[in-house]
Amino acid sequence: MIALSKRWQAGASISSHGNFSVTPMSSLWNKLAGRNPRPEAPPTSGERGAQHDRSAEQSSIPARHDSPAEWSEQGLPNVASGPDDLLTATPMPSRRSWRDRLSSSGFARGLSSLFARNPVLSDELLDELEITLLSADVGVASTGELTDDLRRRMHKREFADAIALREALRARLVALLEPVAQPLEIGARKPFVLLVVGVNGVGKTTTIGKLARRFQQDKREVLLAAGDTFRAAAVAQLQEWGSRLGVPVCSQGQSADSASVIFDALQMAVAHQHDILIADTAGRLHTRSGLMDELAKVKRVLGKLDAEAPHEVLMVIDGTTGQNAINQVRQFINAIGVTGLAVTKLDGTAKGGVVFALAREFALPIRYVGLGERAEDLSVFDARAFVDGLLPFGT
Ligand SMILES: Nc1nc2c(ncn2[C@@H]2O[C@H](COP(=O)(O)OP(=O)(O)OP(=O)(O)O)[C@@H](O)[C@H]2O)c(=O)[nH]1
Ligand SMILES: [Mg+2]
Repeated sequence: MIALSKRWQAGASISSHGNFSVTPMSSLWNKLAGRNPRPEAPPTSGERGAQHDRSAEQSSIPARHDSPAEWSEQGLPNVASGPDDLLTATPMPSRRSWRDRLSSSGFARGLSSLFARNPVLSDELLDELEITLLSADVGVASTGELTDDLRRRMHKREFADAIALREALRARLVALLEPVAQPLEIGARKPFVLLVVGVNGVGKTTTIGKLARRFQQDKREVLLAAGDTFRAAAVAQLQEWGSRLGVPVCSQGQSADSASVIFDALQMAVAHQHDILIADTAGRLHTRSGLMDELAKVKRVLGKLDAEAPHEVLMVIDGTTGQNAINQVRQFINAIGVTGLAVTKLDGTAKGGVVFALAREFALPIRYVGLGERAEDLSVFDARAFVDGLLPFGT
């Protein structure tokens, strides 16, 4: 650590590829954590190659993928052809509206077709609306509340036609999301510690790259911590993001103790006056309790340096996961406490409705949505833009 600090002060700490490794702060760290070497074994061959298999993602703790060997053969996993491309390719996605990105969602397609087929107010329209919302992952409770209210108002003749009902639906959907559309406030706290959690393959590391870019643009000094030490490729993936963005990455390689990596990174962030530390974490260990114990330990250990750290536990949810996302959030809340959500992959085949289910069930702030794989494809969550994307005017 001391050697690193000196190198840093000499201006050599951020190498040409923006990454460096940190020797564990053994004495202080061991004293605080009282740990043994990490017992986790590297992934078995059976665990490799899943590459975010959809069926695996549907389970709450899916199978992991890849190994360093596969990584070197195939190039970086999970970041398309590498963050460089993601940063420099045609910036078309940033200009596309939320509507463009969300129009292929099950929610948008379902509602568009529903109102096209049922231009007249009727109980059948409400029945079909109920089915559409349920199949778009809005969830039983939210769907029931929405349709019961609309049905009651329809019977009171509050709506002149189906378009008026659709606009009432829009208003209800916005009202459901507005309370949770709370942007992340970094404020003056320095370093602000942002711990990114979530199950395997949901988009944690990609979201970290996007966040680092966003904070950089706000002229903040960012440090990344490679706390997913479960596999070497995870560290390499974060280092690659750091390299392309010119953001330093604190890492100790595969099988290092995750809490130790993040602890050291916080010390470094304090020493070098970084504004924000963003820590990656594993999405899966050999057992679910192993993962949760590790996260709890990370939090405990950070608290030794800063009683309020982490200042944000950002849980990343894959928007295509459906109702299983509810179980995932519940587990992470119980294990570590979650202070904000980022919902990714809403640009693809996600049904979109899970955002409403999450809002109703947990009322946790939804900070960001991922609307693509590129570095710029992260938007601060905007309730009205999201609903307008799912329920375009005039459909
Ligand atoms: N379409 C789309 N793809 C995304 C989005 N966010 C992430 N991805 C893709 O999802 C895949 C998994 O992303 P990662 O960032 O590696 O996910 P992770 O949670 O870090 O995965 P593990 O480290 O294995 O737990 C990659 O192929 C990403 O490019 C998004 O908003 N939209
Ligand atoms: Mg990752």
